[in-house]
Amino acid sequence: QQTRLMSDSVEEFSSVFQHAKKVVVLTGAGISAESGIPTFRGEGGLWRDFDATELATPGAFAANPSLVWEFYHYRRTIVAGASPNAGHYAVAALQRRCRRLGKDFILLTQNIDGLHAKAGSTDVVELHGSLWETRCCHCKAVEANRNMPICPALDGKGAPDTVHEANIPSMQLPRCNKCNGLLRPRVIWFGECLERDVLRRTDDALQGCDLLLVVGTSAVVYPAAGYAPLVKSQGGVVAEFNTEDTPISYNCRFKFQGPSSVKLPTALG
Ligand code: BJW
Ligand code: ZN
Repeated sequence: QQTRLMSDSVEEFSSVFQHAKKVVVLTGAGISAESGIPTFRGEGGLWRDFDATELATPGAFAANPSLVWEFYHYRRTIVAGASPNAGHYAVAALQRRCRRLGKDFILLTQNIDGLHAKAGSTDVVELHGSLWETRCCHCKAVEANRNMPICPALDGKGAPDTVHEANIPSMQLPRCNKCNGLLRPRVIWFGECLERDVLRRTDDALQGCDLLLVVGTSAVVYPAAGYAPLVKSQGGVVAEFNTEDTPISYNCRFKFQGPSSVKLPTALG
């Protein structure tokens, strides 16, 4: 019933934007799909025989750090060769436009690929961390790391179309240069809390947000899945950009259905 109330009118959306004072954009894997980066759910969500979300857990890393590092090495390889698409650029342009118009603007992303920054967005809140940083399991030190491969033993590993596991001994996996502890990607896995600073910046962003754009996320993973209902309950407007419907679609006043590389530039034009 409610979906009929959703609008895809660019004129109506422009008028809501004109009056908005605090604009927040929340993105998910779908915005990077057209840059060639596989999403988690649906088509492309499998790596070997694993559902990508099975590997994104502390338990998977504890049980088989070599396998999980192969998975992240594969993703680092893909992302290293990827470029932002028109959707990322439209979001970056929106930030500049908001700045010119004196509106608050905050970009929250669930993606760890860094493509928003590459497209020119600044102060991006990376809810789930970054592919390009590591954290030491022992001393907890966080370091930027863009080495490809991140350690010699991962060279040529991580192919998605094999069942052969590399079984790299722990001492040959990425190690901390301070304490030699095992490194892990600095990302947020299921069951882990988002970082305190990230939660604070997110709370600040959502407080008084009167226009939320939700782009390319299946909206099933919390806490991000709760942001659209929250903004709506505060009286704000939610606009969804997705090729499909999602559980938050019914919270949305606007639905721009289709690839975000086309729909974002059109709506934000
Ligand atoms: C296009 C497109 C195109 C395609 N154009 N669109 C409350 C209720 C129930 C459970 C929980 C709850 N609170 C917490 C939980 C537990 C859990 C959770 O949410 N579970 C649910 C699955 C039920 N959450 C957590 O554990 C979080 N931690 C937390 O809340 O701590 C406190 C706590 C802990 C435990 C219990 C209670 C509280 C942490 C979540 C961490 C998620 N981590 C991952 C991996 C990150 C690292 C990595 O990338 O490897 O994050 S999992 C994975 O899912 C990744 C993504 O960021 C995230 C969301 O996926 P996303 O971006 O939505 O991608 P897809 O693939 O799902 O969707 C793509 C969409 O794009 C689709 O809709 C397509 O249609 C669309 N699309 N092409 C536009 N061209
Ligand atoms: Zn260390």
